[in-house]
Amino acid sequence: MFHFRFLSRLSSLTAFFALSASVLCAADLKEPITLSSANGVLDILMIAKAGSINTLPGAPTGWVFQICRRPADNSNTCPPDAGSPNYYGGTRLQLEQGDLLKVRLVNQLPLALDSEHAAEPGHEFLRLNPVNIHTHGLIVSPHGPTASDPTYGDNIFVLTFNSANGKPEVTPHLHADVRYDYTDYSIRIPASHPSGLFWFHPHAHGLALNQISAGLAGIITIGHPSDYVCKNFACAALLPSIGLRHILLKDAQVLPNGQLQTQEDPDFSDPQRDPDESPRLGHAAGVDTSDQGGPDYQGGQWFFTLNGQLYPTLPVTSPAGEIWRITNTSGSATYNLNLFSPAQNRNMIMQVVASDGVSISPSADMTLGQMTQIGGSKFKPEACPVTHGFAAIAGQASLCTRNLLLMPSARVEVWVSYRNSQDMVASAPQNSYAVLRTTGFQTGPAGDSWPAVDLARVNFNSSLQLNMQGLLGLAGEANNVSSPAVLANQLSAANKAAETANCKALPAGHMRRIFYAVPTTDLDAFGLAYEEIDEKGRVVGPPATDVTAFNPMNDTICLPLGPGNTPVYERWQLINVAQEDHNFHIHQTKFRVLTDDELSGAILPNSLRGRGVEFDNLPLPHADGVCGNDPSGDLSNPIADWRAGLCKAHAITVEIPFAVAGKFVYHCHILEHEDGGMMAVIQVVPAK
Ligand SMILES: [Cu+2]
Repeated sequence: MFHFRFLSRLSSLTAFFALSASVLCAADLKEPITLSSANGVLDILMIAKAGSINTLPGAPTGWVFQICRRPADNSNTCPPDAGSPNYYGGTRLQLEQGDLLKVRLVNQLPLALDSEHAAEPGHEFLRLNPVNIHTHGLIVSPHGPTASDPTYGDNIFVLTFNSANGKPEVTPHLHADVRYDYTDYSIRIPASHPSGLFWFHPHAHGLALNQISAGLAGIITIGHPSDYVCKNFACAALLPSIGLRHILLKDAQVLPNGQLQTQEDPDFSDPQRDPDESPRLGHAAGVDTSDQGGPDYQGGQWFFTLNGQLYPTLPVTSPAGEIWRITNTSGSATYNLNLFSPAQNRNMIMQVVASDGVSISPSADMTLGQMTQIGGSKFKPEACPVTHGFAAIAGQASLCTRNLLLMPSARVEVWVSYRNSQDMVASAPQNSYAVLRTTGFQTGPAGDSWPAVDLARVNFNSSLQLNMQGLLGLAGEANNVSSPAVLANQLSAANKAAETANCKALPAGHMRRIFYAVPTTDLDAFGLAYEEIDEKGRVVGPPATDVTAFNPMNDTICLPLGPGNTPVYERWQLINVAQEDHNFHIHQTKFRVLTDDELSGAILPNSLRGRGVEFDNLPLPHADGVCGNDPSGDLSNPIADWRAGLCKAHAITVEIPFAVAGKFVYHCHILEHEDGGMMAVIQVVPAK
């Protein structure tokens, strides 16, 4: 590819824009198709079907959600398209607090021909390509249908088959409500739900990687950035001058024959660009992997797009910079994002505004060390540089970073503005630009190498200088998410109606411990294990012996809500004993990472609750040393090895508030691992 060097030699922006229309790689980034609620309701038809990805060379066929408002005649067909809408780029559903999201999901997908798990005994039904939806990050009810209401909530235990593909054989692995052609969902957003960025995608176990890699993903936004930006600070006057972008990161592997590969292979391209290779502007070349027993991908391309667009241009023209709302909608790929300034030869600093759909609220008395711990490895915090002459915002620290680690499903909102070589917000010199890139990421000795690719060109063209401190004041919502009593109250009807079961609350001071590893008996699978520990770290009840792959019939964890269906806080210790990183995700709630100071009692327990950040997915770094099955062929039990001290795991303890009753799951959001079994069922039941 020659575009990058050619364009960078151009001296005038006018010339650049005149050319850009004819150059595929240099089109301006477009916002996703957006559908907004009206009068408290968004009622849509969501058709999962094959569709051409017309933004990529050769227009390969992917699977897309065609979304339209529900037709008045109640049919399952959207009106004919005007033009050629970019469904692959992903649709944004804009909702307000208190809204009802009504979805009729229609399955018109073709057969899933390259699904790896469809070849396993009992899983043949996966070839029929059944689909469902999950609203990732929303704190909503996962209800099932009742006699008076036939709709589903954010419930993954239902699969909709396309009857044109045939009927499934019923096996124990098909533990979901089986429906044909369409399913109705109704999802009520609580009135006090945080404002921010969420997303939706299918959650059919065994097919999640295929369906999401093929393009089935979109985003949900609730409320508006003005709900949390500049609320408590003099920058309110700047709000109208701040630009807003929604960016869906999607990747697609196109084989040498022009077909999309939905069973993604992390070895498709080399991790880093070869010195002889042309610059990787939105794509990396396929390589021959036959020396490792894999296919020959030479002549194929791995595309990394923004809203389906290949290496677009992001013109930053708003006088007060832009807020970028970024979602990693990939099946398994991790992005390690930087905003690289060639003129300054370094990564520009950005202010972190929100993470995983919740605006952040770091308190001024939180130390940088504590901020580093609560952020997991998602970002390496730095204090934001404040323009000389301005004081810090009273009571509030700010969080800036030069690096964003986005494992699959992660969202982040950052404020991007031109910065001079002292990191200060400044008027951009003519022709200033930066490159949004992922530098590549290796998920451990037994993990994957996600490639380094330049994703977009960012042209800074803000000529207006506004008198600002150099940071945005934030009214963080992390506080109300970590005290979800109001949310629980708004969900009271759904919570009361949830299934009941006889289960006991976790005793005070106890923790649940979850192990992540490869099962001793099946090196191709992935699994989780569970045990309870007391305040001294001693195992209570049956100890975990080996990790097991997902069993939908088994509620691994069951807990009741508190008296009057009030929220319950639990501490979970997450222990990754594998030699590769995983990404913990739990449905229907958020969580926060506990600092060493809270765990050791050096500060009052929960004194940091309501401050900092709240997540719905979290990188779990791999263990150092070898526990369990060594890739060199030494078979052993990962948990026994860990107890014997054969490896050092980096345990992370999180506090999870449970305010929503129902049956849902926690799992690794690397979908190769989720499909491989790294998932378990949790049931939260109403109080007795
Ligand atoms: Cu994983």
